[in-house]
Amino acid sequence: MLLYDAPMPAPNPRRVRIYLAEKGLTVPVQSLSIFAGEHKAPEFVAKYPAGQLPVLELDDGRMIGETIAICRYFEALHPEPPLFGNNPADVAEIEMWTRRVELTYGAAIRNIWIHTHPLTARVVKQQYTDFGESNRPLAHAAMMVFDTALRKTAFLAGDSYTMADIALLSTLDFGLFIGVPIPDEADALKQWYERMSARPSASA
Ligand SMILES: N[C@@H](CCC(=O)N[C@@H](CS)C(=O)NCC(=O)O)C(=O)O
Repeated sequence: MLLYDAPMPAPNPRRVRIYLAEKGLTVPVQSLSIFAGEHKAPEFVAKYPAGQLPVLELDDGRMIGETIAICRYFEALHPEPPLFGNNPADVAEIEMWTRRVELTYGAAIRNIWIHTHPLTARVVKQQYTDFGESNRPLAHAAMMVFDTALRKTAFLAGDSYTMADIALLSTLDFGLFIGVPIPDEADALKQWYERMSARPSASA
C-alpha cells in the first residue's frame, strides 16, 4: 500500500498521520505538495480523479479516499486500541461527534479558508468574502458546543481518546492557522486542546 500525504497545514492528511501515530502503525508514504499543485498533476488525477489528499492506494490498486474511510480501513486491520469504539453505543457516539466536527465546525472553517484567505485567493475562481465572513459565528458556535461537551467528559466522545478528538484537533489547528481563535470563554475546549497537543501523536 501507499499513503499519499501532504504536509502541514493540510488538516485532512494530518488526521491520518495522527491516527497512525496513535495506533503505532507505519505505512509507506508519498508526500505531495498541494501548494505546487502535485495533487492535480495529470498522472495523479488519472489515478485518483478526486485529486484530493489523503488517499490510500491498496495493493490491488484501489484508491481509498476520505480520511475517515482510510482510518476505518486501518481500524478493521488493527482494532486495538479502538479509536472508533468497540460497542454499539460508543461507535455511534464517536461517529456523532466526528460528523459534527466535519459538518459544522469543519464546514465553517473550510468556507472561511476558501472565501476569505489570501492564500486561496490565488486558486479559487471567485471568493465570496461576505459569505466566508458569515461563517465565523458558525465556527464560534460549533466550538462552544464542543466546549459544553468537554465540560462533562475528558474527551470529545466520552472517557477515552478517539477519532473524534483527532478530527477536532486537526481542524482546530487549521482554524488557528487561518486566524480563527478558540473563544476565550471556551475554558474546557482550551484545556482539552492543551492536553491533545501534548500527546506525541500531535506532532505527526
Ligand atoms: N473529505 C475529504 C477532504 C479532503 C481534502 O479536502 N483535502 C485537502 C487537503 S486538507 C485537499 O486535497 N485540498 C485540495 C483540493 O481540494 O483541491 C477527506 O476527509 O479526506
